[in-house]
Amino acid sequence: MTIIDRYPSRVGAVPEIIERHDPVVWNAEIDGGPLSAEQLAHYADAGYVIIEDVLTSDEAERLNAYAQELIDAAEGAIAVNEPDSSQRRSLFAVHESDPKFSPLTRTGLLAAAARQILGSGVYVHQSRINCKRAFVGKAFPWHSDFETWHVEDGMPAMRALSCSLALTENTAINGPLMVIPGSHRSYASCAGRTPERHFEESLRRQSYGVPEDAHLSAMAQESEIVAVKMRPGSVCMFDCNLMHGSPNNMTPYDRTNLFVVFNSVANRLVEPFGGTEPRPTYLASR
Ligand code: 6CS
Ligand code: FE
Repeated sequence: MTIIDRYPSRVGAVPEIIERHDPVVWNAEIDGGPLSAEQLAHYADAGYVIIEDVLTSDEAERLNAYAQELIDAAEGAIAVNEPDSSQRRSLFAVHESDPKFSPLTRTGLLAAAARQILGSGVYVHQSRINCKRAFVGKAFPWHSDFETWHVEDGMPAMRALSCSLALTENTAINGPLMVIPGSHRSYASCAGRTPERHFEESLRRQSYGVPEDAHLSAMAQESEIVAVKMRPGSVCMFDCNLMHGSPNNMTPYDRTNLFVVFNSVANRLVEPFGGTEPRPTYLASR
């Protein structure tokens, strides 16, 4: 069976903006979810919503101390370093067995809100702690997560979302998540072809799947870029195709976030659309 690629990218064609073919909120009728009608409307319109105080500041700070221990002790491919450095950048797959992070990702408010938005059951596609440490934490260039998950993991439709839970304060200056509101409604098809095992490089410094400056300018012209500020314990939920990135952390203030990606059970991964081998399951659960 051949599956039609509705979101071609990195297939050697000229980069272009394609229209989104999928809904953003998949079942606005769903009752009994944790998000209010206003929150759902903001998510649909802007492509993200901030949920305050999912954990208390104390809980988040304790979890952060624990996360730092995990990160320092971690070994193997799930632990990723900053570009050209031996400083830690990310720790993947914390949802699988960790006694503190696993329950957070499987049950409770985050999964319920994800089910509400995606209109179906969900599972964790990817989880990671990004510890953007004071002075040394480096940027993530502009990208759509969906572009990577489609090309490198074979995610068919835009029916997934990310939760970024602040474990430390996220301010305007300590390397916060920056988003282009409304950008989730169009898809920036990118240039190039993905090399095999690209993830070994991209998780430290992404260079394929990065949109053209002109496309970013056009998106940012329609609505101003927002730096997502959060207290420890608050969460930003954002659409899988929202254009986002984050700058270096050149401040003395650490910025650590837990990322959990939920995908719809109706949107299971197929063969990667970019023609490479599927990425390992610690990056893309199958
Ligand atoms: O590789 C991933 O799944 C995620 N990480 C990066 C650096 N870009 C795409 C996506 O957000
Ligand atoms: Fe991302």
